Amino acid sequence: MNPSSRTNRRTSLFAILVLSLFTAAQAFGKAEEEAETRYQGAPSGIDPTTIKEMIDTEGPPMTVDEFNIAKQVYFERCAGCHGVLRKGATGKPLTTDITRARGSVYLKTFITYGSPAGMPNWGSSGEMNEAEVDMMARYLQHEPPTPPEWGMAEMRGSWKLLVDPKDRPKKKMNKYDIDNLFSVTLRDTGQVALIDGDSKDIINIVNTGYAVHISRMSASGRYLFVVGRDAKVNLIDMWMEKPDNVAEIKIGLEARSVETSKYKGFEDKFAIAGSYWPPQYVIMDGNTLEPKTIVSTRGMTVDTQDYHPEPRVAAIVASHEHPEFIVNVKETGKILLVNYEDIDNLSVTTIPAARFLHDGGWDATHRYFLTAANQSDKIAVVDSRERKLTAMIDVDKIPHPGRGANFVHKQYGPVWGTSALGNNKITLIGTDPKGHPQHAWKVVEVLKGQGGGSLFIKTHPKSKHLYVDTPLNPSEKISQSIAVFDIDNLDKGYKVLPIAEWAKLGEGPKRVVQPEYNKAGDEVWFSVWSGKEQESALVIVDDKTLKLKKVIKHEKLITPTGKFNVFNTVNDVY
Ligand code: DHE
Repeated sequence: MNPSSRTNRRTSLFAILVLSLFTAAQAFGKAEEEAETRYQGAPSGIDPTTIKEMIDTEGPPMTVDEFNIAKQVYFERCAGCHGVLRKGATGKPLTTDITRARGSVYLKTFITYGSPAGMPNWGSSGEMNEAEVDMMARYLQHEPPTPPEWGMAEMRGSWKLLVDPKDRPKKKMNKYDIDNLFSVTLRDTGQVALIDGDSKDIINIVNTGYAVHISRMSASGRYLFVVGRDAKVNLIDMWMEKPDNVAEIKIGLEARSVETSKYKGFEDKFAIAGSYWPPQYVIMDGNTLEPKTIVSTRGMTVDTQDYHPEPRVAAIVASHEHPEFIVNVKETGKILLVNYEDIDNLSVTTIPAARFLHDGGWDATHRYFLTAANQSDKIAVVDSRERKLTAMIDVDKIPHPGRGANFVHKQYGPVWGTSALGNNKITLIGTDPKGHPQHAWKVVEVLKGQGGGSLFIKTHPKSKHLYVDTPLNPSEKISQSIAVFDIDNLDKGYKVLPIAEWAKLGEGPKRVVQPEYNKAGDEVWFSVWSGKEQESALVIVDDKTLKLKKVIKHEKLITPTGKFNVFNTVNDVY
């Protein structure tokens, strides 16, 4: 793909989100539902030109050009929900046995007008014209073209050891308090900004993968791992005078997660990255990213026990109880405990949970992993010590915790909380089976926040506040502000902090996303996420007074989203 079409894809990635979020004349509930669908259905990182066309005789006639355009549209607009192989995820399955039986007229109506279940109205919204709708309806009646696999040869071919470990610094060569550095995702430029949490200065802008997604730290806090949606993993050495890339690898065609080994004796030894395509995870050397072992996640679903060809790897966390990675497999609904003690004779414990596993985090003791099965509206709890499922808890529509938030509730003891995409509820779950057995693994309280479209909530052991974002809410007033609860007075409701207003930016969606504390736990950072061509900012709030402390603006701070404080990420503080 040439650079300009890649740039166009990036621009369209944002445009699609923005367009969809602010489609006028939508009833509130419908607009909220659409925002969720578009969020799950963001463009795929797979380059459609790498996939061969497969026009077959059983589908309606199409030219090669039409097929190629439709393929591109499918990967940009449909694959996120319906899956690369159209087996269905957030969206319904669209395999040819179904689409051919439904026929062109039915499919065209569906694509034009959408559905109450959240399928966008691509035609009547004007985003696709009649000819495009017709082309997509025909395309769906041909077998889905399969993207290429990505095995050891491809991984090794893409692996670049930019600075050999023996040529790296022997001690920290800079004066930064590394523990208080932040890695900030600059989503649409494919970079991260490394920001000194003390001075608030940008130390370096490091090139990473396309539509970069998350950062994780090695157990020692020296190495930063960044994963892009194009499945590129970058390894950044924080000991360099100016921290920068020392290795990179492409672990697939599309990915979202990366993590490092944290168990005693294995600190900094291994890294793992999971991909959406091909559906697999790879264990790598933690100092070089050299790929060691690749494991496919294709297999049977947890409930109907049908074969699924495309079970994507969602969240991965490192166990503190065993030398294990905990790997969420979305479409099969299974949680894998991948033991890295002997990676040549890998042992994997498979825990049945529910579809479709997405994100999650630890309870305050770091023994229990709580994770969202978002289309089942459940939170699964895994006991990482006993290596088994502890509970499946029913919650309301589409929980989305990020890593969640832990605090001690006055009445119910230690709790972990999640907000939701589908409603304004913040659900608190008891997490202390020893001290508060009557509340453990039960929903003990549901708080009412500003609205649906929430992605992340956050608190800190030293804080008395719980922050809840709502970046996907259709109301600008809500998407551009934050709700903050006083943990000791939850019944008093929330205060609203007008974060985007404080940033004093010009035009743009200015969605306020992902609270992240500094190391001391006395300030909270928010991204004000605008378009690629518009000004964005980071806003820092004093956690005690809830007053504005600092706005960080910079011409290179383009589309900031996730922020990862080194100390909190290493130590799983949230
Ligand atoms: Fe994320 C975490 C997947 C869209 C920002 N996101 C995660 C995780 C997964 C995931 C599986 C957990 C990783 C882990 O813990 O190992 N995200 C996806 C998607 O599939 C989805 C819905 C659509 C897509 O096509 O990518 C998606 N995510 C987004 C965004 O649009 C966000 C808001 C902006 C961005 O930068 O892309 C976004 N996701 C984040 C962030 C985290 C995350 C900031 C980590 C939160 C944390 O506190 O750990």
